Amino acid sequence: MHNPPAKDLESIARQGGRFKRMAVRIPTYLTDLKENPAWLPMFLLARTLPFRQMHWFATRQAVEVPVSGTSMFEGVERRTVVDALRADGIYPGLMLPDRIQREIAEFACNTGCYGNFNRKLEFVASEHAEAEARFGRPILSGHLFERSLDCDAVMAVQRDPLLIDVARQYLGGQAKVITTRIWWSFPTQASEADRSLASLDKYHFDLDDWRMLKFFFNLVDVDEGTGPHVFVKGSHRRRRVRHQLTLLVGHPANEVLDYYGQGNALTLTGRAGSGFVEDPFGFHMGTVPTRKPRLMMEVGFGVSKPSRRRFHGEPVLR
Ligand SMILES: O=C(O)CCC(=O)C(=O)O
Repeated sequence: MHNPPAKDLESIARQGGRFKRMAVRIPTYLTDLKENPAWLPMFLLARTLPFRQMHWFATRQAVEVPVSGTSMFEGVERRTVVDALRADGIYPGLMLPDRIQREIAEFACNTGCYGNFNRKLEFVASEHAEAEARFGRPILSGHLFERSLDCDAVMAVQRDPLLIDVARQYLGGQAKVITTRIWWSFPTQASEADRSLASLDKYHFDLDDWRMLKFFFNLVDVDEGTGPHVFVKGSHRRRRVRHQLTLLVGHPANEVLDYYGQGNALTLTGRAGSGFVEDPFGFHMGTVPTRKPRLMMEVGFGVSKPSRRRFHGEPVLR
C-alpha cells in the first residue's frame, strides 16, 4: 500500500472541514423542513439560476403603490438603489440618522447578549473578556435575538418606507420582513465551527428563501480591524455552474475571487450608522474582528412565509 500524495491528504482534510460545517447546520435544516415542507425544494433548487428565474416568473406579484410616509434616509432615491442592486447586487450608500444610530448602540451596550448563539452564555458586551473567562471558551458573537425588537429605534428602521419600497421593487410585491437582528462580533481565537456558525471568514451565499434582500448597518465605526462585511459585486447574477450544482453554500476565498474577480470584492468599512443593502445570493461574508468589536444590525426581506426561527436569525443547536 502506498501513502497518498500530500495534495490528496490536504483535500481530504478540507472535505472533513466542509462536512463538519454542514453537520453543524443539520438541526437547523431539519427544523425548517418540519415547519415548512416547501423549504426542501427551495433549498435544493434556489441555488440554480434557471430555477430561480422560473420561480421569479411564476410567483412574482405586482408592486403596489409605494408605502407613504417620510423615510429617515433623506435624499436616497429608490430607483437608484434598485438599479444598483440589479447591476452589482449591492447599494452601499445608506446612513442612519445620528439619533437612531446612538439609540440602537446604547441599547445594545446596556442589554445582555447571548454568546455563540447559546442562550446559556449571557453577558453584556463590555464584559466580553470576563465572559470568556467565566464560560471558559472563546466567544465570537453576541446576539440580542428577540431583545432587538424592544428597541424603538430598531423598529423604526425595520418599518421605514424606503426599506419596504426597495424590497418590493427588487423582490416583487409579496416582499416581507423575515429577519431583524442586532449582534456583536468580538476579536477572539474562534474555532472553525464557531466562525462557520456566525457566517464569518468564509464566502457564502444565503439560501433561506427563493429571493432575499438584506439591509445591514454598522452601528460602531468599522475599519479593517473591526471585522467588516465583504460582498463580491456581480456574483448574484453571474454564477459559475460549480457554485449552482453543489450542496455547499460556503466556498474558499481563492475559488470565489478567481472567478468573480478580486476587484469586485467590496469591503464595507464606514463610520457608525453607515449601511448598505445587498442581495445575499451574491457571495459575501463577515470577517473576524482583529482589534475591536463590531456591532451590526440587519433587516432581511424574503418572499415566502418566514420561519419562526429566522425572525431572530437564530440557528437551532443540539
Ligand atoms: O456578519 C456579517 O457581516 C455577515 C453576516 C452574513 O453573512 C449573513 O447575514 O448572511
